[in-house]
Amino acid sequence: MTRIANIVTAAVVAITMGTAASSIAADSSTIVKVALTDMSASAGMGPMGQMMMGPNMMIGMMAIRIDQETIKAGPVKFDVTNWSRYLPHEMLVVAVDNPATALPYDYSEAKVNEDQVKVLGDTSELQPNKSASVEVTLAPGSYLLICNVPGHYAAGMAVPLVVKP
Ligand SMILES: [Cu+2]
Repeated sequence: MTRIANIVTAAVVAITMGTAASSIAADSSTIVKVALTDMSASAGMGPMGQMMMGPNMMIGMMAIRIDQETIKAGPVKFDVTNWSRYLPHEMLVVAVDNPATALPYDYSEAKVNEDQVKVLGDTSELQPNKSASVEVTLAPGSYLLICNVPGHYAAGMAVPLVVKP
């Protein structure tokens, strides 16, 4: 039973990602597809699972994946899906000076200190297999998309996004 469920999940992921890629090629509106994932989402299969194979499999347990890393300035719609089967995730859009610099971190809460960063948008927590959209207008610059559920940023849930003029 579990095995069949895994296969179905992987197929849905493949179909969704494929559709996202082709719809972006077809029109130029800025829609960014965001996948919030962890080990339970990939189960070692499908396009997300392949990225987690190998000796580091157990290290990169959580991730945020986006279908484009560079976009044009202006209105942006993030279509965010939590692919986890068990864990809530969320997505925050954070403006940064340098995406390589670690964000201010509150160790007692195991979270990025949201009062000390520029949060431009937020899905709030998404339960497993739920989706949400966030619309923001982004100026040229550097941004990070992060999940700030306790422990998740430290576990790898941050991805840079570049906005060009
Ligand atoms: Cu998360």
